[in-house]
Amino acid sequence: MAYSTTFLVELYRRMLLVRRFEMRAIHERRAGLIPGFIHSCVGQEATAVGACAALQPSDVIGSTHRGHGHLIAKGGEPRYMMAELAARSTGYCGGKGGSLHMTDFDLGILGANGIVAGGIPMAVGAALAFQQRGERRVVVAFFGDGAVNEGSFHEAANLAGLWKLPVIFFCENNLYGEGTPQHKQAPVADLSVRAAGYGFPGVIVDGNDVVAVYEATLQAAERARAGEGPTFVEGKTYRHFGHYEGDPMVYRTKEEIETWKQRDPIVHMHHWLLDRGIASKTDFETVDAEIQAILDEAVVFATNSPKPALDTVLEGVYSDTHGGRVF
Ligand SMILES: Cc1ncc(C[n+]2csc(CCOP(=O)(O)OP(=O)(O)O)c2C)c(N)n1
Ligand SMILES: [Mg+2]
Repeated sequence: MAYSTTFLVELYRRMLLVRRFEMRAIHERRAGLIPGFIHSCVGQEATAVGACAALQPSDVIGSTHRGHGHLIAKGGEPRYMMAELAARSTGYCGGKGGSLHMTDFDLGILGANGIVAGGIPMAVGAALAFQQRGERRVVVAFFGDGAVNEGSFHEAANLAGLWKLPVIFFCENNLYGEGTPQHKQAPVADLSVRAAGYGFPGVIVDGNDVVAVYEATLQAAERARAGEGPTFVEGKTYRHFGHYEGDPMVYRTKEEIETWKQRDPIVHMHHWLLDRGIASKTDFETVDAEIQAILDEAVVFATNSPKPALDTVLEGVYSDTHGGRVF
């Protein structure tokens, strides 16, 4: 399929924004601005960006503990994300949620989630709401390879298959659940085969190829919108860094990490765009400078924002204080 230069450069730009956001967050955490954990998605940018590029603004996503890329890919603003990471009142959750709870209903982001597979039933619930209301909206539930072994995945997949709900089960298979390699947690190498038991198709895609991810997700979204039900998309990918920032990473070899770094989705696309004359060195410099400015501004915004006031501590704990928001 032929794509416009604007579209391809935007895919690249989004992936780079995710990468630089993560690198900056890691830096700011070490510098003391950010308390708490960060699970970076460096290396996995193509799954988040490719999948969300196939969605409409009114579609929604459910995310995970490794969710910064999903948020940025769906339009999340780095300044509110950085403020949330820095526990400031201007952040996505008023500074009280941090990395694992960032949410923006206006952008169709149902939220990051600290519970492995916890976002999947919520995403399926949203898909049920769309079906019941007769809306042609689609949900992408992102989750990792580890989540596919949780009961909540299987229960949600069963109902979604039975009721032909407009949901895409997007598995970012990075080969590890914390320090456990996939072959020690599941008896099958291709997790997408599990879709067959729930009556919908499972497809495998190179999760480091953003265009391939886009195409697979678009096909799944069209199927969902047509009322034909879910698809399981398995993107094979890899995280470059540890499970969380500070992970000593004794469970992977340097050689394995190096092999995957050779398949870096951003470097790959950079060369691809350059070799075909789609983007020039100057175009890349412009993108670089623009992203640098966005992140510098985000850090200044977070640094200058106040911490949440003590008397707001109970706000958002119960749903009625949210005003019963409907996405
Ligand atoms: C229900 C539940 N069990 C265990 C954990 C601890 N935990 C956090 S992340 C993680 C690994 C998840 O692996 P995967 O789903 O492959 O996602 P990845 O970290 O590789 O992106 C585990 C076991 C948790 N947060 N929730
Ligand atoms: Mg994993």
